[in-house]
Amino acid sequence: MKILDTRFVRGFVKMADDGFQQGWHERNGGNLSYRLTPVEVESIRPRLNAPGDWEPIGAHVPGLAGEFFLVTGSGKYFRNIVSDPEACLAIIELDETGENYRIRWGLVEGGRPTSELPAHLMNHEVKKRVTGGMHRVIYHAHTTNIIALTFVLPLSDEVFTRELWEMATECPVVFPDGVGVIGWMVPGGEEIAIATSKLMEKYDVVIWAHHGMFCSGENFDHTFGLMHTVEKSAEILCKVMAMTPNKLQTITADNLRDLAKGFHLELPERFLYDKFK
Ligand code: 2HA
Ligand code: ZN
Repeated sequence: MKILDTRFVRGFVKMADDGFQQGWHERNGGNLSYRLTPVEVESIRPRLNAPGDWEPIGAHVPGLAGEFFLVTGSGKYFRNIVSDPEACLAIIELDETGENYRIRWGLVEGGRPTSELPAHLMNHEVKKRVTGGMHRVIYHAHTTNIIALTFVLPLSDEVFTRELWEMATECPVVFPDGVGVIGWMVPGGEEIAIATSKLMEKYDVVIWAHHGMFCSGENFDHTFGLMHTVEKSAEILCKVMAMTPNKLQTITADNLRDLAKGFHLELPERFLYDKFK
């Protein structure tokens, strides 16, 4: 099957363009990766390029040995993915140690996989383990309203989770485990990848202060929908904070407990702290 016609490439390209249309991908901002299924790898194997040289990933991910990923290219613009996917994207293969990758398709005008490859692959390794292989998509975007909130809210998992849950009733249903937050760090390296993947052990959303967000999910719809929901909640909070420092009414901690009962969710009590103590 032609690689560009596969369902997973089409879904990937659509998701990337949806993110661009949202305004989350100025210039070369953001990156996306997808872990192929064994059936998908076999369906495209005859059309892969002859293997090139192994290159270091910049991280150690033995849990992903031998896996194939579709990834955005470093310095490529999300804006251009829909019109020229072969120049903007790559399929990479990992070696048996999980320390090196090689390009097997794409980047036809040259280039390398995303600068955030260590964070993407370390997140994939954690999520593959904790979800029993279910999660396949890792998405990083420069979501305006979440970034704005990282300048005015304390950078704690508890505060961000509670404030975001409180701004729209469906939020606790969409991300019942909450969100993780890390303070400002240099992007692109192993250190920020380690910090992010540690939080991915318990959350599907990790916020990078003054930078953006990482989301993980089973498929393109779930992962995009998660990013979209969190960012929309942040947008509502930004609007409310711009209008007034005091809400006249809100979704209370007890409302959230009732929601948990009604929707058969487990909302950890550490996010339902008493705000007025
Ligand atoms: O420019 O988003 O974090 C790509 C990025 C780096
Ligand atoms: Zn970024």
